[in-house]
Amino acid sequence: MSTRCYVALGSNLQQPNLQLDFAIKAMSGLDATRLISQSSYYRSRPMGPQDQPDYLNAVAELETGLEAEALLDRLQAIEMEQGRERTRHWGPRTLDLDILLFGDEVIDSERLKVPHPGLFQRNFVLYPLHEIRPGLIFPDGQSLAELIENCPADGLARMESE
Ligand code: A4P
Ligand code: MG
Repeated sequence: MSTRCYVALGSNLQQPNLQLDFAIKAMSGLDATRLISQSSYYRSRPMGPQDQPDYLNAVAELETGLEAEALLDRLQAIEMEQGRERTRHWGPRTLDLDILLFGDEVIDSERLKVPHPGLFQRNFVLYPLHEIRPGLIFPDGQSLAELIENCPADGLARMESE
């Protein structure tokens, strides 16, 4: 059985566009997993501490035969490969990969919360998701289109080419 899932990508260190290119390629190559689509890359102002560079954000849509926790393991391995160090909360990072949605599963374990709790208020997640899947309905019945209407695109710029 395979599951449609969405992963948020973020980077603000060490050539973010190359970090995202690398992550897309690495996710496409995961076992039992296929890349269905990817959004453009978006430049965004940092959420949290302001004394850090702007971010580049994107969303990828995957089809995977992995379980959610196994996918998280693989994504964390990709982050580590890119030299990700966990320093301060909301601080700068070479690569952050968050599972936004995993089918319509609702997961609330120590390691994994799905839908990702930040998803609903972050424009740098909602806009790229809307670009690839405008008709998306969340597990709780909320529609992405409605969330977008109430979420200003302040500080967000879609890049022409990735
Ligand atoms: N975890 C729980 N649920 C999930 C999930 N759905 N997907 C756990 C992935 N991981 C999940 O993450 C900490 C732990 O979250 C993991 O060990 C995993 O078990 P982390 O990436 O190591 O640490 P963090 O940076 O403190 O947290 P997090 O949640 O990744 O940070 P955020 O909230 O994503 O914020 N500004 C802009 N413009 N764009 C950004 O992308 N990102 C951040 C990071 C701050 N400001 C930003 C951006
Ligand atoms: Mg993360």
